[in-house]
Amino acid sequence: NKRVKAVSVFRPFIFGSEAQPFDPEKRPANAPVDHTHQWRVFVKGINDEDISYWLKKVQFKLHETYPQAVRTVETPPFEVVETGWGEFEIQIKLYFTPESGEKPQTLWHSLKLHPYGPDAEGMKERREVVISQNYEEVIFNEPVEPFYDLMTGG
Ligand code: SLL
Repeated sequence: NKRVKAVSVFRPFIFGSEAQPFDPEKRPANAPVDHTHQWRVFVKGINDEDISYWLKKVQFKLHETYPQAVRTVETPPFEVVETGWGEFEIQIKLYFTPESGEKPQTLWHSLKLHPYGPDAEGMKERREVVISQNYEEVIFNEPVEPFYDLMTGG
């Protein structure tokens, strides 16, 4: 496939996590006894825009303490919902739509369970959701023609 010269196509997205301590009155029944939080890690479009026309699948690699630590998500929402007790680095591998001919790209996200800063104690008591997310852009330099057409609606 021919490349479109001197052109870069970029797409913005959000990746990150949301976490919350269990409600002590009703812990999830199937959660191991040492787990304290529920959380999710995700990759999504800005304002929840559908990004599945360029993002084919996402592979999340959790801490090795998790059974089946590698989780592959092939359809939106690109997310993993879990419970746990500890914070760790999550490897996020983005696979692009096959027309792109692009190699996967890897990102890292630090799962945050615990609030920090002046309000941290109050947040814990109120069991507020701890959000840690980042804006990112993927850039495709000189994309192949079919992918360029897909991206630009041509
Ligand atoms: C820590 N370095 O010591 C980190 C490790 C591991 C987190 C955190 C439970 C996994 C499971 C879980 O939360 N692991 O029980 O399946 O803080």
